[in-house]
Amino acid sequence: AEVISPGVQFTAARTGSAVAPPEFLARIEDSEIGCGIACSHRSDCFGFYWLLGACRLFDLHAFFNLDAWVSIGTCDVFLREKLPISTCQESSSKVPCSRAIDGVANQYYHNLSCSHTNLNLNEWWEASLTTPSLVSFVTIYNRLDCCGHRLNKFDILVDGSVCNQVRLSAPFSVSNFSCNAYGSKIRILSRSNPAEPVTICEFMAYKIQG
Ligand SMILES: [Ca+2]
Repeated sequence: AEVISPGVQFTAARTGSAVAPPEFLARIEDSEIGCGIACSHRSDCFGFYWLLGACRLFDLHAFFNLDAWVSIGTCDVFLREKLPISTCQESSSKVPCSRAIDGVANQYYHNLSCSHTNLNLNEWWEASLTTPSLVSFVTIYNRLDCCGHRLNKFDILVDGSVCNQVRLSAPFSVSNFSCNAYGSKIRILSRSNPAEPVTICEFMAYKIQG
């Protein structure tokens, strides 16, 4: 059960559901497709449902407590489709690269859920997808306890080709970065000079169907 809309891929988690998760945002959209696009533009949107012209976006917590789902009318509940990541690598390891894909988005390094390379020019972190795919954009959770500026300058590469050159003037906390390249290896390559380590607290990749 999959619904493809222009620019977005979502999976129908519940079809014809009598209950739906509480939303964090409701907005007017004239179609399910428009609702999906609205969700895809927000890193905090985990899924959506659309009913009688109202598009309702919900976050990850919607699935932590199914008892909190509300009766709103029969609707289809869609979830954003994440690309499965099988393994990771990094240019050097102060701590394991896998902390960036452990499913925990905690952004405090000392909580042991952020990756960390050593300190050299051009350090990198890389995810391997289980199967090659169009990588439309990636979501990065940056370190928050300090040092967010270390990810101000980096390139995103898919199978060795640069798909985005990120050059920020201020650190981000959580952000989506577009890519639009096909492949299976997604690399975050530091372009900081002087050198900075690469630390990623959580990494996700998403496919968008054309
Ligand atoms: Ca993590």
